Amino acid sequence: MNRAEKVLKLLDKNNIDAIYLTKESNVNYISGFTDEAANVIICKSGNFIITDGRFTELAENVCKGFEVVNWHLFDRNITKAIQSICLNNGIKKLGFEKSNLMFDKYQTLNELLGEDDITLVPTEDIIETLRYVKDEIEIENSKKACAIADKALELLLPDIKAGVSERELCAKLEYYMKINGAQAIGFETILISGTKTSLPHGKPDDKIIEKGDFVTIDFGAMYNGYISDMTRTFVIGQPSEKQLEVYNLVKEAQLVGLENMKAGAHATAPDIEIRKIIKKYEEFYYPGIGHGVGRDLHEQPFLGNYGTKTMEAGCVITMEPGIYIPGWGGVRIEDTVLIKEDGIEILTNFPKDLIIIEG
Ligand SMILES: [Mn+2]
Repeated sequence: MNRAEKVLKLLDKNNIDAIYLTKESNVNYISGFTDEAANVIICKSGNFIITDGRFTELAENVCKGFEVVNWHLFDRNITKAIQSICLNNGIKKLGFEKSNLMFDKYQTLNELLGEDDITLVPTEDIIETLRYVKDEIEIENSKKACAIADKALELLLPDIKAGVSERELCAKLEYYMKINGAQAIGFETILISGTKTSLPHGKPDDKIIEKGDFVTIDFGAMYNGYISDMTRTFVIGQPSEKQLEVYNLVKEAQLVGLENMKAGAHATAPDIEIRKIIKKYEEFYYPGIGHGVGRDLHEQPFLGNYGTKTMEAGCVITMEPGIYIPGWGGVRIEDTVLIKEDGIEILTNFPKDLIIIEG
């Protein structure tokens, strides 16, 4: 069964005739489209990719089993293109992604379709449910994205030193990813140093890296639409006792987190064990310790004390505990991990022992 056929089964379950997809990662997952600015409609009588003249040739080439609809040919009004597809295919109940349709678009669509007694039905996570477990091709893409990131960080090592700015180092890392095959960076790189490392998602700026700093690098590559996610923390010059203590605790916590990732384990399981390890610093621990990663940087399952899902073979998930002490600094160590039937495979392989960079 191909992906669009799987969607048809879910339409029945949701009591809708068709689904209108607007979320880029879902559109591309279902259709094979590789750019931005396309929407999809799936129904029993056909699959439609709705785009404009900039992308129609691409869509014809890559969206197998999809009819390409150029909405510019409908008075440059995408709503009219959608209306036409509904009328031609007997669609009376059209599902849409309720977390991904702007209010004004919804209003316009609702008004026009209403004239033909077509109802818009809000849906949630239909495609995301299919994306939860990755197939072999998706996993290969994730592995490649992880390998590119490993290589880029290795190349960056000689550049990490006192005297360079966070921005300069960040630019080099992103360059290394691209010359090693990344189609893009996976997300905005977090490359921060010194006391700023207490910000779990701090941004690089013109701060100069200095002796005594922690340097936290959280980054990823994108390959064929799939993102890798890895974090490593370095220290410039000999670490203080407390730096060593916090680093080693996080390293141990990350190991324990990995040990508690497996098919059948609940998303809350690693957090429970990690808290036992970092007890002394629990008030500085951030409970979001992992997330699925694929076409989107943050997907289900979310690992932490608020997790609701169960890990399954074929899930690609991060493990990234950290300790963040305001005004002092922080440490995070993160890997991207594939859940398998019989264990896990860590896809990011850069070493995790504290790397001390002679300042
Ligand atoms: Mn992450």
